[in-house]
Amino acid sequence: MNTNLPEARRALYHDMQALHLIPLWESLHTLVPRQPTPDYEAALWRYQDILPHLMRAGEVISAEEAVRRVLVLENPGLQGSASITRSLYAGLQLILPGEVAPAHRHTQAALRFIVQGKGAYTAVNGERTTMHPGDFILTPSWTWHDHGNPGIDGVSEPVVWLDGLDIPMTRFFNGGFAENGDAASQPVARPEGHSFAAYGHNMAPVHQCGTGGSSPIFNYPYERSREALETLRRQQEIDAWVGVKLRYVNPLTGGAPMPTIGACMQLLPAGFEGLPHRSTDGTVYSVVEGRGSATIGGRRFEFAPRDTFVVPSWATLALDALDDAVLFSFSDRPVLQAIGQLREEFLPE
Ligand code: GTQ
Repeated sequence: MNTNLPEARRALYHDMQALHLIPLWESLHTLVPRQPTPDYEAALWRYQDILPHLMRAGEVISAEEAVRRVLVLENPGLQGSASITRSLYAGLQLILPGEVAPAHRHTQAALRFIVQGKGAYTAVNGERTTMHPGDFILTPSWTWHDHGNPGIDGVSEPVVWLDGLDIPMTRFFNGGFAENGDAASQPVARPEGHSFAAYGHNMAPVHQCGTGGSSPIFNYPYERSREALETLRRQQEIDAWVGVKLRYVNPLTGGAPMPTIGACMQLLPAGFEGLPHRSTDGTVYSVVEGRGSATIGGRRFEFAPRDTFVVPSWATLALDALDDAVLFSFSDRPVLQAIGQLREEFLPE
């Protein structure tokens, strides 16, 4: 062995550089950490801080010109990435009365979680669905989709929703394709409510044999999820970590609604003081009802309705509720499950 080791190592590293070779032993412990070490942070976006900027965006650009008028919630630890976690994107989209966000499709899968207002719709593969606050809407990979706000029942108001997409994951795999539609709004092929009637009642068309990758239900109405949580909170013990929590399912498989994104809705009764838990799926939360706090890796964030917060992979989360609180959440859980990397821990204190 060489007697002047540090010098000999430096010389070796230097001489290898031109061949694009690097020594593993200098970075092994960071490449293969003992536990997840996310390079992004816990963060909370207060809706009351965002809304004025979103409305200003409504003055400086039309939905049609912007294609999608969205303020991206970029993780403070991932500047320049337009990502909220390493694998997921989130943004708040505004559509004003009379506007149309033109039809397109892309391999990136999207969800919409309706935050405020009524009178807008999303059309997915020829079927429109009217958006109501708290509704969970899917636009699976490669489905045509456009949004519009014609108003409803004489109501004409701005509509805002949270977009969740697997944009960073798609970028990682270099699997992204996109196309624009021929017309701003895609032709209506089926009446509203068709998919929900066919798949939304624990039944499916008798000749439906395939399961597909994504749920055939593309609007999970808040009315139904809220009612389920309310019934369960009266009938069952409240889980000490998550309150009453349900996951959205693809009714044909029992699995996640889309291959890359899973979603849940939970109710925390007023006065709830949740125990800490953690999991390897970095998760985005949208507050539907109630005020409370999320303590994430020891940092406390107070939340109010319509706020969004993000919990990094393997950071502990403890939830407290002042009022009855309802939280929607989404993450890359189905992917971690598929590759055997989902871990969860429910801690005693
Ligand atoms: O509505 O299709 O926030 O394509 C980002 C990309 C929304 C959408 C986003 C998109 C969309």
